[in-house]
Amino acid sequence: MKNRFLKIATYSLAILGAWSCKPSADKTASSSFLAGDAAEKVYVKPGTHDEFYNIVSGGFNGQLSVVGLPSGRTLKIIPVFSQFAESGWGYSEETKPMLNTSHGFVPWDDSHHVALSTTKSEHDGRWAFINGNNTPRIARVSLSTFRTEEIIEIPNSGGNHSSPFVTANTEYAVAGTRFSVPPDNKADVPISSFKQNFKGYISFVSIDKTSGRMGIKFQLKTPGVSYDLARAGKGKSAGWFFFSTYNTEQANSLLEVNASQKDKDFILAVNWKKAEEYLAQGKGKKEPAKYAHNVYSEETHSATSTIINEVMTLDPKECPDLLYFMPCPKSPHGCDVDPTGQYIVGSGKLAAVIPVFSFDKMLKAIANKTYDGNFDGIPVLKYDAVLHGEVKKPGLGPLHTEFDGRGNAITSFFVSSELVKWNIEKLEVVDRVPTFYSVGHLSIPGGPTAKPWGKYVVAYNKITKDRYLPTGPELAQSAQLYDISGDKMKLLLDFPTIGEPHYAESIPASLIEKNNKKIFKLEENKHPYVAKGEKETKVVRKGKEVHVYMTSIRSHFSPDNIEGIKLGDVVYFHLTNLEQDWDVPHGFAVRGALNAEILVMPGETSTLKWVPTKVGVTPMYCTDFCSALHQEMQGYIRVSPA
Ligand code: CUK
Ligand code: CUA
Repeated sequence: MKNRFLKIATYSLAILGAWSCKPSADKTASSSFLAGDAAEKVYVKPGTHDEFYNIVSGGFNGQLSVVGLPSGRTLKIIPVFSQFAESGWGYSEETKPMLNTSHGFVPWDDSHHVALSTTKSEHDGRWAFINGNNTPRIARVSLSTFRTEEIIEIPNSGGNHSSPFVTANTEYAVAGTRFSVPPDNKADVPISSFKQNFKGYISFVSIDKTSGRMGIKFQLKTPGVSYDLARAGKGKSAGWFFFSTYNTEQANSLLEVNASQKDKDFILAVNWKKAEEYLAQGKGKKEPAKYAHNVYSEETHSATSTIINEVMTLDPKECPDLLYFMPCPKSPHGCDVDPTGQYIVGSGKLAAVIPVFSFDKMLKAIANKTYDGNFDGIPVLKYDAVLHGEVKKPGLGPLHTEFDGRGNAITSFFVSSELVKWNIEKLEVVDRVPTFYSVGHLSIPGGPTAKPWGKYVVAYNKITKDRYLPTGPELAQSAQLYDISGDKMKLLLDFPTIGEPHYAESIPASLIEKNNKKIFKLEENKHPYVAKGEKETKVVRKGKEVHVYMTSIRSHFSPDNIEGIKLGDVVYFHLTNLEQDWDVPHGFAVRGALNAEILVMPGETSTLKWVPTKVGVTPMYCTDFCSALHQEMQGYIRVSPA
């Protein structure tokens, strides 16, 4: 998306004057939008904690980062879709299955959208969901361990950008496909047969209330267009789901002439409660599809990957009243629902207005069949009949909207590089503040939920230019924190981010802190190769495989001298960390090992696989500074000729 917009941004510079994204350093210094007491407002005294957790997508680094607000301090990187050498994620034998897909081992992805679990559309602090855009996947991360616990692949999807968005009580994480594609089981068709053969497949991934366990309950076969962002309804609209769409021209090449011809694209309204009724009536059809489902068990400290071969589908052509299109000006991107569930905000990137739709009016238009024809057999509701109103001249290039809980919406504008606050009822702009530069998503704590905390907004900017010390051709991306508690939005802080943050959600620390898991209990460890004390350590040979049951405790490994290994053997070091204190991991590295290192938490077992390539004595050591004698935490492995 970035590149396409840069073109527009550059082209618009001349006409944008004061709001251009052209870097100009003295703007900040002389500005009235920088809070006079900014330093005080973001200062989190040493030894005290931030007020909010900010869970941020990593974009093309495939991970999540955890940032404290208001300080902007990075607290952790949670590895999700990409291998992470720091903790051995995707390198250890236990975590490798998490990155399995129907294509095999795919240790990278592009993660854009965070969705925190909700109960009655309010944050409950249990899980974070995040999408893999490239090889379609959804991950579930525990907010008590801050670890990825589950990854499910999405079949019949060409790109999982439109994902994951959770329903009011986290019944589902929902995923649309950015690229419509022919179904997986009939995929070899001419690209030019887009209109006949390509479908939109919207996936409803169910979430178990207690365990969080995911499963694809059903897929809706929707018209072949591009599904972009989405939100679940809330309150009265909780049984509905809303997607922005583009390429309703159904072009198979998205050069602008093809895909942006139309004056209006659509917002798709999905009645998912009705879809459940059709399913219960047996209207679903199982179709062949191949996808991976990977689950990490806290008991065995290991992941398993299962390949599933079919999926339940529902065809709206055979199930009337499931889908309705609402016309939305020019290439909508963001599609956001206000805290009451009454208003649906579309953001046409190339539009001069922000259209706001009314849920009540939508229901009325459906009841009265106020249609403007149909698209691919799906009724198109009349624009005027469903419109609450338009915000006129709000800015250039509206992208995403969040809510402050006081009747206002804040929308990000990529092209005019600003945040604009507007009143939802009156549709009037009440404030605007520049971003540096070219903001994408924005995040208000609780901003997409029924209960926004409305104190801050963070802008995630695509262009950094002059904001930090230069670091060569590549600069970190930038976030900016604004105080939105008063009438005027005030800039408080710039801070660099990790990867390219797209979306983020922020949640009060109090909702997460209390559930934080500190250690894994050694006695509960059910890993098949655990050693619960030094007496249980041993070296076991099974043909060419050698299994070393090892332990670590400050400050030695047991065993620390290992012999009897021969060239041609495959060695598995199963290291159990015997510590039972918070924050005392031990690391383990072997010279020449291809699988990075492992970092083992107290009470946990983790396995490093090593295939020796040379005869001789090889050192091994602990990689994490664990005590005054950390440097002494080392040993030797002897490899003899075959
Ligand atoms: S997208 Cu990046 S700025 Cu992937 Cu949600 Cu809008
Ligand atoms: Cu164990 Cu350093």
